[in-house]
Amino acid sequence: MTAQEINFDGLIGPTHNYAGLSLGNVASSKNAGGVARPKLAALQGLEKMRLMLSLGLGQGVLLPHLRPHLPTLHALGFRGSPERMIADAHTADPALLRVATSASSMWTANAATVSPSADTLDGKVHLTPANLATMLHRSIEHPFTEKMLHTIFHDQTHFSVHSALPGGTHLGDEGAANHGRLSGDHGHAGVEMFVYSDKSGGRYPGRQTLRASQAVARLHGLSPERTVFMQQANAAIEAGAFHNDVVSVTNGSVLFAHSGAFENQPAAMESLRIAYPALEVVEVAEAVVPMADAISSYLFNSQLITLPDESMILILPTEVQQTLSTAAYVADLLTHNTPIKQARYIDVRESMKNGGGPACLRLRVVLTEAEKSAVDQRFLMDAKKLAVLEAWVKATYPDEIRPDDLGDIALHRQCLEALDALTKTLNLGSLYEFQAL
Ligand code: SUG
Repeated sequence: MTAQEINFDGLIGPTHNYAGLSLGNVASSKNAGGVARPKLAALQGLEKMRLMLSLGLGQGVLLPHLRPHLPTLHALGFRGSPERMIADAHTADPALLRVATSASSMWTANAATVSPSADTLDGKVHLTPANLATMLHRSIEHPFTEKMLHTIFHDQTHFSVHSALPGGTHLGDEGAANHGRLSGDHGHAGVEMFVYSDKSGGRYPGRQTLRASQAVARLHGLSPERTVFMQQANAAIEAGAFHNDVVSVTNGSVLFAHSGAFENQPAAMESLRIAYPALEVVEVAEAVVPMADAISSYLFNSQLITLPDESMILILPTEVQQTLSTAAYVADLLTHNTPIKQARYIDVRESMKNGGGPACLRLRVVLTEAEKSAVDQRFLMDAKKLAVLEAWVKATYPDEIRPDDLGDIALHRQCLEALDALTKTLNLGSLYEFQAL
């Protein structure tokens, strides 16, 4: 069965800001309090989608969530009009308001885990929204993500959309950022790789529990012989690799990874090779690219893509080009005999400053032709729709946001108007809660 990869990117929302909310995410902490540029951020995201289309790939979008998230403020005891709730939260607990205002849903690699139909027992595409329990600002994403996935993948003959896992941090799940897949061709049954952490103590938390990964594999009906659980290296998390996709990425038969990505890496590679004998590991040694450079440049948070001619291309953030060790590594890699034949650099700097590279901004969904036709087409992009979205961003987004702006009621109104205009632009009806009032 032939199938293609469609990347669903998160449209970067109008409240994009640097609030320093993610412990263990070095870029988020480093840039806390800085001036963010939501309009520029969203335009950079659209440009990436345009590049993917130009390379012959399918492209979809997931919508920004409404922020500040009034249901969270309400659940925490704030009452009255939206204006009152926001003003009171800003006075009582500004940090809480920052949590409720994050545009973090842009990083759709954390929206869900997706298993293509070739891998699952019932032959459907399975999707489980991630509970994102470890970070408070992200733990409020899954209800709207689930609603959106139900809308996009509504056809139950092809798709099975689960609920996020229960159990809070006991079953912390961060979605596709800790999940990879190896397969000769997207349409063939693959081996799914779940990467978990059992880290306790230290400076930074692990976010993905083994039990959560096991539960997702069970829910998706994956064959145990073609499912591998691998442990994230504690040292990588301590160095700032809060998700495994900061230090490794898979595509086709290739695993591109730093040599310090996994706990006991030689044994981990062996278990992967037993499950998937055709595995091609492109491993980068510490002496060639130090872990600190891998994390600051996001070398491995690139999108590794199979082009229509079957060769592979790396879509890398410009930070890789600006880091000596990684720029030299990529130039050298292209002279070697690996399936990776090309590299392209893109500017997603606004997202990078919050720890989100090209791969964080997309959720990979492998679909057959029939499945692709069953997807809600309003969420699939072409050049024309991207141009319309570009005009929408330019017309409705704030140019700059400082942390102090987050209590500003005018910003809230601007966001409501922007999202309302978005649903009209894409003809989506009343998808947001505030539109049902
Ligand atoms: O969860 N940053 C996100 C970045 C997610 C990156 N995703 C992947 N690696 N797939 C996070 O840490 C920062 C928000 C702030 O500090 O304002 C933030 O949530």
